[in-house]
Amino acid sequence: MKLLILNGPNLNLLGVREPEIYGNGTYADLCKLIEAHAAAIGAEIEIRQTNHEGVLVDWIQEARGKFDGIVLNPAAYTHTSVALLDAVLAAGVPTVEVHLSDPDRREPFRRVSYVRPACVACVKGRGPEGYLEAMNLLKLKIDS
Ligand code: CA2
Repeated sequence: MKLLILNGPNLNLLGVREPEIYGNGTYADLCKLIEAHAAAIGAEIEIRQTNHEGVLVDWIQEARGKFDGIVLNPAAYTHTSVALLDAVLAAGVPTVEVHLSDPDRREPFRRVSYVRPACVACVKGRGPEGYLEAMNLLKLKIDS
C-alpha cells in the first residue's frame, strides 16, 4: 500500500507560532510520527508540503496510478480551492481530508470545505494523531 501525505500552506511553520491551536510539535515531529506509523502498518509513504495551490494540484494528479490513497491537509486552501476539489475528483484516488484543529469550531470562514465532497472521510480536531487515523481509514478501505 502506497500513501501520499500532502500538506498545504504554512504547515511547515508548525511549532513556531500558534501553539494554542496547533500544538508545540514541529513539522519535522509530525513527519516522524507519520513515518513511524507507516512502518507499523506496513505502508510505503511519501510526505510533501508546499505553500502553492498549483503544486498541490500537480501532486494530486500525479497520485493517479502511483499511490493507493492520499492523506490531504489542504490547510487554508480547504476553504477556497475549487481547483483542489476538481483535482481530487479527477485523480480518483481515495483521499482523506485531515486537519489538526477542528475548522468547524473556529471562524465562520473555516466552516466551508471545498474538498470534503470529494473525500472518503474527514478527520479533524485530533492533532497529529488525526493523520494516523486517516492512514488507518485508508488501509481499511484499500485492504477491503
Ligand atoms: O487545522 C488544520 O490542520 C488547518 O488545515 C490548518 C490551516 C488552517 O488554515 C485550516 O483552517 C485548518 C493553517 C495551517 C497553518 O499552520 C500554522 C502553523 C503554525 C503557525 C502558523 C500557521
